[in-house]
Amino acid sequence: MDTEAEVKAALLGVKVETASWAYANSGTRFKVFTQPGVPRDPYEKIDDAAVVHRLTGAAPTVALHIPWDKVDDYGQLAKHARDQGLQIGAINANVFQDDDYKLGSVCHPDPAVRRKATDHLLECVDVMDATGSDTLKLWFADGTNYPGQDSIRARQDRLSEALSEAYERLGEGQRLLLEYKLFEPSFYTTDVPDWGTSYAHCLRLGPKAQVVIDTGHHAPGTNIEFIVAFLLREGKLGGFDLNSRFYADDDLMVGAADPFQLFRIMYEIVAAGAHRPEAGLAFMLDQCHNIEPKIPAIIRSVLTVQEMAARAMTVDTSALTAAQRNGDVLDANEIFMDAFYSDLRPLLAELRAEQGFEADPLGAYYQSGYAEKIAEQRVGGQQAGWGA
Ligand code: LRH
Ligand code: MN
Ligand code: MN
Repeated sequence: MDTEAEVKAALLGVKVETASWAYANSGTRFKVFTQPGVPRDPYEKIDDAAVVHRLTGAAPTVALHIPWDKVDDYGQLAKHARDQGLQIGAINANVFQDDDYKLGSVCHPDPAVRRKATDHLLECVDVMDATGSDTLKLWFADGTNYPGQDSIRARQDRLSEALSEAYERLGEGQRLLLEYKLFEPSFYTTDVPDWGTSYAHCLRLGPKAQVVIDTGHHAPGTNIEFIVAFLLREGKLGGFDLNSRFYADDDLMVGAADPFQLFRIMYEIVAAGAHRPEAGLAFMLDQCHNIEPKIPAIIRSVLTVQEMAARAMTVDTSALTAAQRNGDVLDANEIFMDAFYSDLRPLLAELRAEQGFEADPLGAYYQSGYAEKIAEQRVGGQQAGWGA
């Protein structure tokens, strides 16, 4: 992008989806730490998401996790969101917390458990219908811990069957995103361990099925931007669960561990033109704020995504292409790094102010008194269900 105006216009199209569970209490498997003022129900999670959007202007959707966000009337919940300028984003199916799922959900050896899990996926599409969500997001904790425990092949057949049933249930304008994860909770095999497995299933399902990349779900050293470039080329990348990691699935704030990686990912997206809203890429935050205050951490994360998108948009692509064509390795790398090192926070602050949002959303949050208000009003906040 050549001019500042072009970068600003493009940035307006980059929206970040926050996750309902990130507003709730969370922890590790050793301890869940409670924080003052956390939401007591899904309605209050939406209230917090609305605050993030009001301040940043960049987080207009919120993802739900079912049944963590179970309510009697999903239409009412969606209206509560709309009344505050939000839409419901992806519906995430939780088929990992019942005792029945000890050996898996849709890949479980017992057909009755598979039926229960698949029915939950269908129920999640009902929630999509009721809330106006267009995305069903599937992650399965399925796998095995010991060689010989179950048939790797048969589990793939069972997975395929359940996915087909969920896919067939999708309505007009709805899609399914299949998330992969290398390991955890299973430690020997995982039924959807990598992008290739997810891609193969999505390809077989059809055009409404796409891969979702959770940045924390890879082996150390995996080149995620390669996966991004490949899947975009195939039209099979549906979105991201953004977070950062030092070791495994750490769910730390995006860009905290490796902002350069986020920049490299954003560069591939911008290079493919997939930052445009029409491309339909979902930039979701899948983070757990165990020791830091949640709303400010989420605001910071939204800003970080925008900052790295902005930097990626300022790569001098014509100079880069020329250097690449000439085989000028050093020049090409320097052009790339120049964009990474440029601080575009002032440009983003200006853009926000121009749009009537806060130039400094974090400062405005601290000034707003919201944290104090919820700490006083909300007693007995909810646990996300994660890390319990
Ligand atoms: C699994 C995962 C998946 C779940 C979320 C709570 O590790 O990334 O996206 O839905 O965490
Ligand atoms: Mn995830
Ligand atoms: Mn995860």
